Amino acid sequence: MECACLHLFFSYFFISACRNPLECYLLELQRLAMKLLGFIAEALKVELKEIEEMFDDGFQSVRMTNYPPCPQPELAIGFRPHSDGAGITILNQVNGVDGLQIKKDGVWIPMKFIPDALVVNVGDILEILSNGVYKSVEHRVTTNPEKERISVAFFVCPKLEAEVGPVTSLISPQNPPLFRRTGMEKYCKDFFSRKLHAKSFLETMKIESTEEATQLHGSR
Ligand SMILES: O=C(O)CCC(=O)C(=O)O
Repeated sequence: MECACLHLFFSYFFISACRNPLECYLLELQRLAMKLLGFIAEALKVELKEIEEMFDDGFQSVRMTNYPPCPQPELAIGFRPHSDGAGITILNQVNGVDGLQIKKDGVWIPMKFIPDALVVNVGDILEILSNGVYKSVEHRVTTNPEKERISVAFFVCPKLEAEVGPVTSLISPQNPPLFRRTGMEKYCKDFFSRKLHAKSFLETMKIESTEEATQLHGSR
């Protein structure tokens, strides 16, 4: 009896939390994102709370893209080259049609679709907070002459009240900050006021000189 009550109790919460499949899917992605960020904190040897504080109750967005078949794929691009402004992006290539390419050492490399797998892209904020240890990935999408392509990208970002900048414990006189600090709200405004183009926004966040780095490091 007790067990049935508990079951009903949890079912109620499960059902109300999963009012529709999209909401349920996004909740699961959010959980996955926090797990991935935990592994990233471990790899960076920084305290989990330094990352969690930024991303807990974070700002998230979803972009669903439909790429119709294109009779002349050599003349059109599906999605122009860019890096994501997010911390990480979890990408679902919903109908399994290839097209995603990443740039490595100046060369575009096609990403083979792997069934039942999600793609995780490193975004600009992860490059900033890791002080350049993780590099955000420049990517683009090509068009397909016969098949339509559908993707759902889930962008995981810090909360709007957070500061975006290299994690403090990673910075030292031997490892000066490579990027400026800014509020997440301003970061978003600046990011969205520019045209998506390669990694051009991240360039604007870079510290230009050792003097500037020393000044910023000294002022903390
Ligand atoms: O459609 C894709 O595979 C990638 C989409 C993308 O890069 C984006 O939404 O920023």
